[in-house]
Amino acid sequence: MKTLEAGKVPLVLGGDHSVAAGTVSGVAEFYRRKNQKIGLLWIDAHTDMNTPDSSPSGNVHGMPLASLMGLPPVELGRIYDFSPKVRPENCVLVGIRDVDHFEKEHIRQSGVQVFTMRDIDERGMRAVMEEALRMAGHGTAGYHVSLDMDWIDPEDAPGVGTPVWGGATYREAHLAMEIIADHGRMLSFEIVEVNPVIDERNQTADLAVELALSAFGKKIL
Ligand SMILES: [Mn+2]
Repeated sequence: MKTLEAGKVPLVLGGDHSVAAGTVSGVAEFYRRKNQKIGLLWIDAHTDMNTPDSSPSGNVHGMPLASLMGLPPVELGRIYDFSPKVRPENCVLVGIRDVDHFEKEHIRQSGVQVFTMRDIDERGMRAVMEEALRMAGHGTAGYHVSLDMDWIDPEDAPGVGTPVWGGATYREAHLAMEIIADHGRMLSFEIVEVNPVIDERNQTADLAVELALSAFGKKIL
């Protein structure tokens, strides 16, 4: 909140993706006080829309987006007294490739926008990102970007808790961040799920730093 009040773009490093229940709530509250909405770009292999009842594992890092959209766990959703934190038409998921059975129903009910890995395969990263940013930015002050490192293929990012094959490549990931920087409407940024214990030669953490630099505007030339 202090960073936003200073007119700067917060960078949050995780850790468990459940941190997003706090970061997104805080950013949404800051703009709500100015009578503005925010968008949310959720870049992840998973949809993180489980509830305590639907989750096969019970892991809270699979639930933050559910709480932000007004579903249980209500304890997370109660951070600031409004819900949902982001309008579903401005909540855009990118890179999805692993969804639990009951999560599919939550996605349909909530009305969030989803681009799966198939969309990226068929249409290319550029087309998908342009459309995703347009949706997240429509009628909002801008958007929070929540980047789960398991979005990237385990070949390039092995140090995550729940790796899934078939993710974004090293270059696709940079391109997506570069497009976000070009648009200039990112309000806040977080990178999560880097796990140094299972990382290989710090590869995933190093890539996370590179991607943050690209998202904040570092260019090749
Ligand atoms: Mn996640």
